[in-house]
Amino acid sequence: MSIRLLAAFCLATLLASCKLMPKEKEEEKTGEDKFAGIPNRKWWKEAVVYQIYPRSFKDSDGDGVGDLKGILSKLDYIKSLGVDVVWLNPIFASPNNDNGYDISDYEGIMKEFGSMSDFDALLKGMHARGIKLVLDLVANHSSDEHNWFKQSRMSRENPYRNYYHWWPAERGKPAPRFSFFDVEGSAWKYDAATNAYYLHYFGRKQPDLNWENPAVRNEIFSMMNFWFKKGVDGFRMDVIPFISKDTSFPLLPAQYHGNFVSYYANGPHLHEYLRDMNKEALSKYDVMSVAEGIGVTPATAHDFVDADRNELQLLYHFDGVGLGYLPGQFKQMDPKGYSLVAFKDIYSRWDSTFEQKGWGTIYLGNHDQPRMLTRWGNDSPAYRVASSTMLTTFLLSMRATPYYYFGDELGMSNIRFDTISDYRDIETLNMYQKIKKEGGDLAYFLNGQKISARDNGRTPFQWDSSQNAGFTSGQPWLRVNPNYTTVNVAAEENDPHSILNYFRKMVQFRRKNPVLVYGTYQLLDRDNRAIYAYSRTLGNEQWGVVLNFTSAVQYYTPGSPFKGSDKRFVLMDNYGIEGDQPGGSITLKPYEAMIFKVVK
Ligand code: TEU
Repeated sequence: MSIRLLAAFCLATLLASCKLMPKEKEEEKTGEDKFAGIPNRKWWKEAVVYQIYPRSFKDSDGDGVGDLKGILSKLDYIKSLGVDVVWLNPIFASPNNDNGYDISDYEGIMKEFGSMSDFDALLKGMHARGIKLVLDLVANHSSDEHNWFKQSRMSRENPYRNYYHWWPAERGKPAPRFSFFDVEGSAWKYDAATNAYYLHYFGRKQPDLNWENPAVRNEIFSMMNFWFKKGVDGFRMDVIPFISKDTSFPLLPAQYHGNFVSYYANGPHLHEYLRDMNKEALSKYDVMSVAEGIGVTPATAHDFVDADRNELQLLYHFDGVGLGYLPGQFKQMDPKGYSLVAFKDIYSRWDSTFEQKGWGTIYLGNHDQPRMLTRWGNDSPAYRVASSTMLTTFLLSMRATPYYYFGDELGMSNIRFDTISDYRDIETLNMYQKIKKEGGDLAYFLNGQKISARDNGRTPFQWDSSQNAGFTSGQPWLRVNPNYTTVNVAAEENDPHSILNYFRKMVQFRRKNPVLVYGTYQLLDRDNRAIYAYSRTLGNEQWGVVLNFTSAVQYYTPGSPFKGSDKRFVLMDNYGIEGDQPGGSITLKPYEAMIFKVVK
């Protein structure tokens, strides 16, 4: 190369980099700048949380059960989603009566999931990719195979006796308490060894810990510190509102008959214990805490999450996922479906709950729920993509930290088992036994479970179209949804219009636009039974979100604060519409979701 040519080449390179550099920098800055100056910013308010059910994500050793090495092998996939935080369901040592929600050693790893060094490698791998890790704190109860309980049941004098709630049988039968997972429905189980009953709000193998005993609280706080010292970034707290109990176990006042949850969630010393937990563990680290807010109402929520309470930071309510069930214990959905107006009211009420203080969360599915697509959208082939992406638009455009359940980014749907032998979940299996004993209608029950059973949301993750969806080389612990041949990561990866790529796009979109995170929310056109519309406003920025919740074409003319005649600029749309659009009525295709701003 001649000197002249070389010089020209260098100049050209320099110019190109001059041209590129500032632009790139400018773009970077714009994203950050938009957030600058916003008061009370916190990373956990801006985060998108991705929930992984480890048992079903990826099996590395062919035993049919997902494991930590499996997750480790898929960290680049998780990173590619753009999520900030991963919440793992319990990974601690457990006999798995309730898939890890029955812990036998809080500082050990479940054998099927791997070892502590696998855990350390996983945490390191996540942090290296800028992803935070949140674990599940299951501290209302342990497993009956925990050493504490083994000791506790040995004798009334054992030093661990008061780690649990015992009722001596010579005092007669204790006042009734309801159990979620008991074939008899009773939360008291007689134990002959010491002639006493122990309390278990959940399964018989899940005895409730006695938080009234300071030794128990210290054990839990020191266990939390053990994980924080390892670098864990927070805890999701299983049924945490239930930890404090009136240990005189009185007869329940009439207002709680048939409404045990609200009684369980209002224990006398609950907030004292949460403040202690904050002082002894949470406050020492920059970590997040989220209460599974069962039994929590807008009126009681602030006590858990307001900054000046020094307790927790977030909670997730049960109002949304409770919608559309018939009364009764066996989780039968109303065949008429759910009312969109009621749905809007719930999410609007929870938004306004945290308008001035505190911060909300939002989710439409998790390991205790049927699949989001089946429950709130439409999983028929014609509407799978549109309704999944519409629901994703909703979750990622509300003012609350979104909890996104693994597999929803693919549009995984309910498996709808035909027989009881396909189920693995303690909840379904026990309800079945209970109904059988009581001579109830088992066919009706099983039919209902096709929609509501928890196993619908727990089937193995669908990686590709190979055997068992690429989840395991062995026999999967729970059947794989047969739709894996078309609904899987590999198929969606390279399709620009896939549910997966839409999720990624929405995550980036939220990240770059503080109006979606911090902007105020206003419900529009409340009584519209087909469309959920709202505005999000931050400073001069005012955006409209319009979601068609039906399989029919809908027409919508934006009302105040937007004017129907205003020209619109479409920022995001799950049918790919973008840019300038004329004013007037919007025609929304089935399950169309649109985010727009008005062109001045
Ligand atoms: O769930 C809390 C709870 O109360 C559940 O019974 C929930 O209402 C039910 O699953 C809905 O069908 C937590 C965990 O998320 C769940 O997986 C555990 O089984 C339960 O606690 C016991 O630890």
